Amino acid sequence: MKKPLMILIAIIAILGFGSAAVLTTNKTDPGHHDMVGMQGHSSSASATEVVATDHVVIKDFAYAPARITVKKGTKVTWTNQDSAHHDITPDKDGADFAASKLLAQGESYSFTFEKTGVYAYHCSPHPYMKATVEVTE
Ligand SMILES: [Cu+2]
Repeated sequence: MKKPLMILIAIIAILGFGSAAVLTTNKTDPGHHDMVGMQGHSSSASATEVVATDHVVIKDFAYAPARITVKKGTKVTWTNQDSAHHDITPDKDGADFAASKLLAQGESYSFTFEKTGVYAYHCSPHPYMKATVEVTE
């Protein structure tokens, strides 16, 4: 008899606190609150998703998937499906990850990753096109 009553009181307390918090948030700055919520949603949907694949498609001025993970020694291939020319330019160029030439529509570029690490790259004509390759043991 005592325990269920305690739980009921706890639930009422949580519900009461929750609705009070929502009311406060809405009163203070509903616009800002909505924006924060949207940003959080979009980043968890696609931007942070790491896909295990060795093939990246370049389409609509974006690398897809933007974040991939492969095992050490894997050959990763990029294929440009856009009519615009794109390339794969490592943020830090070097032997661990070499840049491609500009790829025309239908052209591919492959690179074999021999060292573990997170390799960030972008497209040199369109620096806002960004992606990463994660190489694991
Ligand atoms: Cu590009």
